Amino acid sequence: MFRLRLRLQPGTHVYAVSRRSVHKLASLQKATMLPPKKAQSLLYPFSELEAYLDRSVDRTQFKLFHPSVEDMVKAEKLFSSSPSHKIDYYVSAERMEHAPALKQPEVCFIGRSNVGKSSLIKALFSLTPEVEVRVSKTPGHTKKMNFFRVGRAFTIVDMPGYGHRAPKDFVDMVEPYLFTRKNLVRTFLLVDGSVGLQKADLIALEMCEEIRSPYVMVVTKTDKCGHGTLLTNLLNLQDVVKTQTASCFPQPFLVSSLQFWGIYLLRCFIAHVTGGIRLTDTSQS
Ligand SMILES: Nc1nc2c(ncn2[C@@H]2O[C@H](COP(=O)(O)OP(=O)(O)OP(=O)(O)O)[C@@H](O)[C@H]2O)c(=O)[nH]1
Ligand SMILES: [Mg+2]
Repeated sequence: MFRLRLRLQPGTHVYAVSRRSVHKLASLQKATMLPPKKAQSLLYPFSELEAYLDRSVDRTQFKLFHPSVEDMVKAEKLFSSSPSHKIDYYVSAERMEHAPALKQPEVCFIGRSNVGKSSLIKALFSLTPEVEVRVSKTPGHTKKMNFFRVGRAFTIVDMPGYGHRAPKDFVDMVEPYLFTRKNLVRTFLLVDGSVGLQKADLIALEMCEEIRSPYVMVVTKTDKCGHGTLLTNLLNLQDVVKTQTASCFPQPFLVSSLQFWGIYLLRCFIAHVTGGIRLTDTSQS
């Protein structure tokens, strides 16, 4: 049972939610005023798919990280800029030698070109729209490692993709970073939910396993295909994670940067793994 349902006030529904207004929902309070089903798909996109799953499928893996709305509110604060907590683009680096020496915990986003890395970071920073994150329809757009500082709490790094212009960018830049960056606490490996795991994704997954530091799968563009395709791709991914990985967090995060699905949950997870917030329920992973 989702805890959120208990917290929703009956009669406080916002009925007309266009794509634009979903994007503009800056505060979690507003999101939780949506009808329960809409709020759930915004906060916990997996809940939308659950009804389509066969009873025999074990759902626990999909809900390991299930924070309270209060935890998400704490994370929202971290993703909001203030004079004492500045969120900004810091620097770009073409080579590992040019990467800034930073002490705070770092998380990075990797994945095939065009999978939606920059769009996801832009969505994470939607509370501070002045932070410019460049997105493009053309694969291979991000050509450098772009560092964004979230106050003194943590750094988020947007990476060039693999698949297009790879292996050059990836091998020269991203691999050395992943293998040597000391303050890297999590790598987020993005996979396009509308097409599922590709050969290049499996190679990246193998590399993450070789590095042996914790990483997390993020399923992007979940708005782009039907429930059937998404579930098939998701279950296939789960199977690979279960059988072929040791360092991967068992729960994949489902997101749509376009519809804003799963962004609150991911913000909370990042705030949690970087030590930026303490979860109310300490039994959470
Ligand atoms: N439908 C849909 N499209 C998305 C989503 N996220 C990103 N896109 C689109 O996918 C394209 C690529 O997005 P980017 O965020 O630039 O992808 P990237 O992974 O940073 O690509 P590179 O920098 O080239 O490696 C753009 O046209 C985005 O609008 C999403 O959640 N849903
Ligand atoms: Mg990019």
